[in-house]
Amino acid sequence: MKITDAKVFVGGPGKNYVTLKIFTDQGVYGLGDATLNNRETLPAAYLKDYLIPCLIGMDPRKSEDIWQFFYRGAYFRGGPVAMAAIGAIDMALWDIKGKIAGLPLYQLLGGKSRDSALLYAHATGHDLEDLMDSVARYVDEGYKAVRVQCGIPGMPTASYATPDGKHADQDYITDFSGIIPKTEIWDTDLYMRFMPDALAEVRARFGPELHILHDVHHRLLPREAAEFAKAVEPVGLFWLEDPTPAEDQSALRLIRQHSTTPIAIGEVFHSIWQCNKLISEELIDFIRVAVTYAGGITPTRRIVDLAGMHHVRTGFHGAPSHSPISMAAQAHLNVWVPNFGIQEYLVLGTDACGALFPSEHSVKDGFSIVSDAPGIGVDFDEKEAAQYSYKPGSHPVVRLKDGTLWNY
Ligand code: GCO
Ligand code: MG
Repeated sequence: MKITDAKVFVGGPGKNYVTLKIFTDQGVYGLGDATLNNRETLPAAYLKDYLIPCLIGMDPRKSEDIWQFFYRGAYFRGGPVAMAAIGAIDMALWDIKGKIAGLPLYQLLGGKSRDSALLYAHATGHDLEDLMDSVARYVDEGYKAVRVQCGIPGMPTASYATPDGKHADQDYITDFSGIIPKTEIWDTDLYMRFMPDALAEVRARFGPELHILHDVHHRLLPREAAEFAKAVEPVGLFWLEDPTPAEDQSALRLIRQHSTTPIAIGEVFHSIWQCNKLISEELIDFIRVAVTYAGGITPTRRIVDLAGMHHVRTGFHGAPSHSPISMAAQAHLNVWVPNFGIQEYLVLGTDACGALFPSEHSVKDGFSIVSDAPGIGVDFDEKEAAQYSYKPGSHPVVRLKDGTLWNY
């Protein structure tokens, strides 16, 4: 069996999805997602210029060797661009493997450990009342877990995930007016004074059973993060995400020494080596990698097995920038992985993507139900795709009140 061709498409409804389609000499094709939010043309170029020319003629069944070839075989290895590109190839090869075997991906991984996988939705509000409405909306839809983000009174611009006039199911991350980023202003003191009480009010309003999550989005220093994690202990968070940037990973010890609030990190990681210390020293409770940037199903499986040895559960990244292909690959992993925690959910099954990426995967009462179609179980309609093209967009940048550049 041989790979005969591979094509890359960039675009989608309100998104720049990077979709890879690998063709074989036996008529079976595989699909992968290489979307790297706001840097989408780069994995597309990495695929077209460097990987696809080598891929033609390879045996698609040798997914392990192909992964090693592209990862280990590059002298300058790794990085989010290369790993998203390799990740798309790996997904497509597992998709082909499943189609040849006539089995859904979860069966190739080891079969179902659970019938369906717990999801969390994104609730946001400009203020607390607005936030309560947003949470109530998801609770009414049957969600058992909700990530809670709120505008901070007195903060000069809307803070992370609380844009003007938008709600969580819209793409609040990317500004498609161009490449030059807008600026948000961050004030740690205001956040530290407001957010623990706001989270406590959400708990008081919705009772003990709702799983409440919160994303700090790398905004705190380690000492502040420790203080925050301690302050929110009475809320009983499901997790506190990215309390501080995970570049200086030893800093995470400070949070552990002061609090038992569960910590989730890893959405920007693109290698098992970035996960290794946090997992093996048991400094986190949830690993947040995405199957795209982590380099596909092959390395993600190794990361989750490492995590399983250290009581760390999964909570794969699922921001709206992931296409239904990688979300579906994660849905398969989620029903298999023994140390599953939760899945972030904003895309899978929504109408906007349905025509471009037809699939039978579904969501019911806040759980994802994986389809039994062979492979990843998502198709790609090339005719639909013809109407979309790349649109330049950017993340905001963050500055402190005095102008100092801060962590987005
Ligand atoms: C999350 C993330 C996202 C990121 C986005 C950046 O937890 O979902 O923090 O909201 O901001 O993926 O591209
Ligand atoms: Mg996050």
